[in-house]
Amino acid sequence: MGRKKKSKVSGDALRAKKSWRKGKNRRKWDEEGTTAPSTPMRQRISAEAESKDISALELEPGIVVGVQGPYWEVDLASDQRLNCRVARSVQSENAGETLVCAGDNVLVTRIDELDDAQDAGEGLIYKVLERETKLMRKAPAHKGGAHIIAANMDVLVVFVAAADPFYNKRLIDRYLIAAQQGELAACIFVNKCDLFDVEVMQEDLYVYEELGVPVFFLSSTDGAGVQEAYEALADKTCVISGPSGAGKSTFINAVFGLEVQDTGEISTKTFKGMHTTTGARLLRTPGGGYLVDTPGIREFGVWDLEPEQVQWYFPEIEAVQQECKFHSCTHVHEPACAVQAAVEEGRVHPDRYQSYLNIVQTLQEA
Ligand SMILES: Nc1nc2c(ncn2[C@@H]2O[C@H](COP(=O)(O)OP(=O)(O)OP(=O)(O)O)[C@@H](O)[C@H]2O)c(=O)[nH]1
Ligand SMILES: [Mg+2]
Ligand SMILES: [Zn+2]
Repeated sequence: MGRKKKSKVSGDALRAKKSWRKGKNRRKWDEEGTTAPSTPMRQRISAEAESKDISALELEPGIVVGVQGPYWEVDLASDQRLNCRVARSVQSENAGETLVCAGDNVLVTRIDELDDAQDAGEGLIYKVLERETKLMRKAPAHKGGAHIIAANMDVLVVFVAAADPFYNKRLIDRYLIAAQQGELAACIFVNKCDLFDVEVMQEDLYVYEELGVPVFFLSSTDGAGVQEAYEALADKTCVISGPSGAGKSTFINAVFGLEVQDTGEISTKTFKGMHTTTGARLLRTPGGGYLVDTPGIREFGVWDLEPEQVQWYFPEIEAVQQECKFHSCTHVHEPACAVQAAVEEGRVHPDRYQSYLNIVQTLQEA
């Protein structure tokens, strides 16, 4: 699927855009016997925000491409950029979720007109449209709730490293659950292949190929495999997520042939990254898609899942669980469990089963 989503906004948005073009809102003022306000646009907008009446505003559809200080950066369909704050009366079609995130389709109003001296004008976000897909994780313990890393993407690239930091299959499996929950296709990029034996890793990660999740081996610093991995993403919109220091930003720079994203050293004490990237950012690819660089994650907790639902997200477990003797089998300790038998016979990979057990246990303890 191409990056159609930029203009693929709800009918609501298109109507808003149309009425803006026709100057319908201005006519309305005239009909009501008032003239279009001569006060600065900023004052008019804040007055209307107070009245919570967004129907009278000139709304334009845009896509959130990143965050810069207090502003969300929004690209408009006209290819202009607005630095936006969120209006007090903002409406969201995503109840209970992060209000705004990278990749969101939003409706905005301009506050300042662009002038030649500025790269971007200023605006306000009035509406966040329904997310078609999302990469969502459990927010870190102190924050609570769900954290949406990016919205409206086609593909999740689970981005890990051959070393510094060494990949963790438990983490990969939690990402693959999130991809299914958020309706994203998934693939795995193993970076820093200059640091470890690729054949060993190919064997270690073969189970994902069998499950239909493509695995790419690359080195962003020496360029090996980078082009191939990038071409697999073609014109898609892809969110790249993984541990800090795995080389996500270095990969993006290698793809663009430019220093578009800052990169950071690995800690000499922990061999982990230093959390160099601090906000998700959409970068337009020549193929018409987007690559989304995101901050490295420390942990990736699954969100919105009951222990008995975990099996649904392990297709190879789901495929055999009907043969368990007990209908409510948790596949942990029950006798005559078809899943445990499949693990013993090699039909379910023991690493995947281990991930299943870990996740069920974590959810039971929560
Ligand atoms: N040996 C080797 N080092 C790499 C490779 N790719 C990246 N690095 C190094 O790994 C370090 C971290 O790279 P970043 O691109 O900043 O990692 P990141 O995943 O963006 O990290 P965060 O932004 O903190 O999430 C840098 O010192 C890179 O030079 C690679 O393929 N091989
Ligand atoms: Mg980074
Ligand atoms: Zn069972």
